[in-house]
Amino acid sequence: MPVQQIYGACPHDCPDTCGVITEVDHSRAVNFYADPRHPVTQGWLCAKVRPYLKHVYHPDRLLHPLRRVGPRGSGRWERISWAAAITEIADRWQEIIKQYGAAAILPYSYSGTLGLVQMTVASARFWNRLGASQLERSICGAAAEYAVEATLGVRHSPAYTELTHSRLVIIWGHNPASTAPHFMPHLKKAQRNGCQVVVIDPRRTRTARGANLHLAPLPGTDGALALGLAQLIVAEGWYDEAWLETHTVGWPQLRERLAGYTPSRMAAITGLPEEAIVDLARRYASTRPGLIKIADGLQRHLNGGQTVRAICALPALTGQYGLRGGGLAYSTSGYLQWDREAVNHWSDCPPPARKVNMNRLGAALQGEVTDPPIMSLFVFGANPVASSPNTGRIVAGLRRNDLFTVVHDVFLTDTAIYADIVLPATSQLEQTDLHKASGHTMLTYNHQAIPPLGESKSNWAVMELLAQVMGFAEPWLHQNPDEVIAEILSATAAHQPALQNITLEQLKTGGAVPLHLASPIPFAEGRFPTPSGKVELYSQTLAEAGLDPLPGWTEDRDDVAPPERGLAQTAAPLNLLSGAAHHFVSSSLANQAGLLQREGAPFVEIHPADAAERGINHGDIVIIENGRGWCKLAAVVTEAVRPGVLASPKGRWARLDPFGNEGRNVNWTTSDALGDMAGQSTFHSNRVWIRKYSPIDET
Ligand SMILES: Nc1nc2c(c(=O)[nH]1)N[C@H]1C(S)=C(S)[C@@H](COP(=O)(O)OP(=O)(O)OC[C@H]3O[C@@H](n4cnc5c(=O)[nH]c(N)nc54)[C@H](O)[C@@H]3O)O[C@H]1N2
Ligand SMILES: Nc1nc2c(c(=O)[nH]1)N[C@H]1C(S)=C(S)[C@@H](COP(=O)(O)OP(=O)(O)OC[C@H]3O[C@@H](n4cnc5c(=O)[nH]c(N)nc54)[C@H](O)[C@@H]3O)O[C@H]1N2
Ligand code: SF4
Ligand SMILES: [Mo]
Repeated sequence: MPVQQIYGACPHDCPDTCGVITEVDHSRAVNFYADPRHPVTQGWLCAKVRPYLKHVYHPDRLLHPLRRVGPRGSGRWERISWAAAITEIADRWQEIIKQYGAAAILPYSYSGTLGLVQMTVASARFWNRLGASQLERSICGAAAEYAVEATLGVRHSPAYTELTHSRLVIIWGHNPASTAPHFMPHLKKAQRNGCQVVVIDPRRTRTARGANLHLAPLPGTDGALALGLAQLIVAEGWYDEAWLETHTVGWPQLRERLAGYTPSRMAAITGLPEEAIVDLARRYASTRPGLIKIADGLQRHLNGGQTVRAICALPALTGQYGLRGGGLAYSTSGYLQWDREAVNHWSDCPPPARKVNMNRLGAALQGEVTDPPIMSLFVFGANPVASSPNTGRIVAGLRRNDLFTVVHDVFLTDTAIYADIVLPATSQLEQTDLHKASGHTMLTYNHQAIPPLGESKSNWAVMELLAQVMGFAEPWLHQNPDEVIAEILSATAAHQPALQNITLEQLKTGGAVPLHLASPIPFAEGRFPTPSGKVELYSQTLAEAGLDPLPGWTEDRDDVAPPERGLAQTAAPLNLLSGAAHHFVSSSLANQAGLLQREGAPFVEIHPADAAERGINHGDIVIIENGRGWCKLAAVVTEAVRPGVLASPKGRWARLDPFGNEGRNVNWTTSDALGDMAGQSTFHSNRVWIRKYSPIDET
């Protein structure tokens, strides 16, 4: 057979959702590259995914099920068959269900793949039918999603190509050079044509380096900055009264609230010079169209939801929603929402069980959740020990002797180490799926390119086996992936014009298929699908939820205790930001030798003044620590972070760490407190103490 070209989609948690092509020779993938015709991918893949075949054929791939034989976490396993693994899971669950009910079982899945079948449906149907605990999926952008929907009614966002219409772009707490790479050529092109680029980030990121202006406020103060800009826009008469009167509710109340947000007060809060705030307000009000682009890093703070609300008010004040090249760019997720019933089959299931917030995993396992307690955890497509906050608590929970843990993954991750049973998962090349995107509006079908490696199985294949062994005969638990996709496509097309006339056959012909949008400009008709049909500067929905109905700012704090060790240290704690690593996607791909080499040893950036105060030199091994935990890192002394702020990218595999961290990464210090909206994670509301490591620490 000649070499075949198989079309697919990048499965990672990245807004670009690239189109890819795999060349297959005798069931082996021999070449992997970007779909040259995909309008967003434009023929190139990021540095992370270009070597994807090394990921697929990595020597550490899990190839058959394992059962733990030694003590928990000891790393001693025996190989077992799928039949034995599935029978053992079913037997343990039947016992647990008899004693505690099915809500004692918690599925924990997130961003390993974003596919409709292998993530959305695999995280829903079987678990709903079982009556397992529901997972509150709030680790990533829950507060921003909630805030944007409360304000504008829906998540709509312009295409990257629309940047040609912008004269100013403010990239606010977002680092697309690393996290949405295909946005960057459009930004550079706009900039060459005279568009001004402003980046607001406490760290001089790769994105900030190319900006016309970089402002570095103190973390968690962006809400105050936004309200300060709003106050100036109103005080100086730069606002669009007619637009506000026609298209918003709550403008008079907001105007009253803004009076207190004077530039001098905001300068003191944000740590920015007053002139910088005045200059930015003037630029934004006078350079139209101006686009504000945000993502999710910005809102991983205790006050993150309100921060996003305050930012959402700026395009309203200047009358820029519905203006080509202006407004807000957050996410395109709202253009297509899969039919909930077709995804979940709620009408055929018991009522949803209680919700467990994924950010509280450690606390939940350790008794925060009772009646029933969590007695079994099934992790797939997620690596909470590396990626979820306050890891010490999670590990303590996973060490519980009476907890039955199953982990289904492509690799033996930091989480899998604590499992009773480990199941091998397929990679994207070995499974079928359909992908929508959060950065554009193309649908991309992923054809299975090669047979599963070893005995690995896809998430949906495992759900099928579990349904069988639990005695669930419903046909919607036993469809093949194409049948799942076809059912959801037709149910969704019935009420969503974006999907009309898009068929499975068309999606399978190769390449991406665009959704039908009424207009390339979000809110072009001036209608907002909120309860009032307008931009809700005042939100009754928020008031009813017991939240501040107007945009506001509260201090972002972390009440963590100082570390138990290292009390000799006297210097003040600093705010640690742990955003995206350039070469990994969360902890995914962070076990690839080539990528690890390019990223370098796990590091923390510290400003020279903060370093000098603590006697820390460039290249020193340092300990970051607080009352939650500690981690050793290499110090990078640099002005790329502002004073008071540390930065250490997320995603490190504790197991692969070179510093003798005893299985730790930065998340041993991060907080599992919940943010102001939607149970949001607060990774960046993290106060740590930092000092030079000395071997005396080991004794
Ligand atoms: N290379 C790579 N790409 C990724 C990922 C990855 O791990 N690596 N992760 C993917 C995922 S899961 C997501 S959700 C997206 C996230 O995409 P982004 O939101 O772009 O990424 P983050 O790095 O989480 O956060 C962006 C920036 O927010 C800044 N920040 C933190 N706190 C504040 C603050 O208080 N104020 C301001 N102004 N800035 C602040 C950080 O310094 C960081 O540079 O990226 C996706 N893409
Ligand atoms: N400190 C800090 N931590 C953070 C963040 C931060 O900003 N700072 N950001 C948070 C954010 S935004 C997110 S979204 C989360 C992400 O957290 P997670 O969703 O836990 O993401 P990963 O750590 O990449 O783990 C995904 C796992 O899925 C596996 N996998 C991939 N494909 C499949 C598949 O098809 N089937 C199965 N069964 N497994 C598969 C991968 O091998 C990997 O082990 O991390 C959060 N963690
Ligand atoms: S991680 Fe993002 S940029 Fe890289 S290939 Fe995947 S979708 Fe494209
Ligand atoms: Mo995320």
